[in-house]
Amino acid sequence: MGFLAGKKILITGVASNRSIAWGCAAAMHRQGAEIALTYQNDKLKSRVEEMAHQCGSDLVLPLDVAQDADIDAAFKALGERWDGLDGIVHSIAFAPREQLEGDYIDAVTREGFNTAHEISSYSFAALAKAGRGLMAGRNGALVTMTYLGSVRAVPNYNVMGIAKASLEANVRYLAASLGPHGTRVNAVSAGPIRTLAAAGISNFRDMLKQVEERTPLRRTVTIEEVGNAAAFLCSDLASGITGDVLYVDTGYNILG
Ligand code: 0WD
Repeated sequence: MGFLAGKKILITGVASNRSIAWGCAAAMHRQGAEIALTYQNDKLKSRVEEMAHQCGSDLVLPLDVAQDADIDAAFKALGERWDGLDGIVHSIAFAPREQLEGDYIDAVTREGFNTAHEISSYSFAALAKAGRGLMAGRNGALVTMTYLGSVRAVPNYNVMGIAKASLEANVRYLAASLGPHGTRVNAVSAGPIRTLAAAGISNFRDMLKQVEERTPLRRTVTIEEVGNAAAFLCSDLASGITGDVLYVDTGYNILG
């Protein structure tokens, strides 16, 4: 029996079979969880339905986190199918492409800053708020995806690094809010992985190459490895861990 047997987990941010969210869904399914997936727009609907099917699920919901009505509708629909919720995986980020190249001070704009923060950080609090009723008293867990650019000035990552710093602070504040209700909140800080979102970052290939040359394990991390860590954090094996950021990056963050 898997270590997530009997758990019901909502996973957001599946856009392709390279998505980190897909690594999470597959890992959690392997560990016995029941899975629900969300898709951002109609273009992704049939692909995400097919991927849910691979996890033995037909629970697939539309969710654009920029829309409050979508968030409310998704949790209402979830509550009609499930008697409660044990986990939420937030694997969503966005900044306009022109924000993610060149010098930060030249690239940043009010609009780019606000969009990056709304979609990449606020949305985590919004999901936590909408889901707290279904999650209360079940020893559940929320997990989000962050990156080292939150604590270091990584070239081209720019405003997304600031949004990730906000997201990590969000993890701590949400952990403090939800802990008394039995819900834990953590982040996985993943090393760079070639996904659709990563393709928007200028010179991403150089980032991968640098990791392969320097990181202790001399290779990049996989979505399976990130998924396994997220599965652990959502499970009762991690019952003493909340408000934390777990690096799953083949050790790159320890380098000077
Ligand atoms: O190297 C990487 N790939 C890393 C990613 C390293 C460390 C962290 N991360 C983070 C990302 O910042 C993000 O928070 O992991 C999370 C997942 O990213 P991913 O798996 O790399 O990227 P992708 O497969 O593109 O999934 C992110 C998805 C979006 O995809 P696109 O590429 O279409 O923007 O987030 C979703 C969307 O499906 N998304 C939204 N979902 C709902 N509402 C929204 C939205 N408004 N905006 C984006």
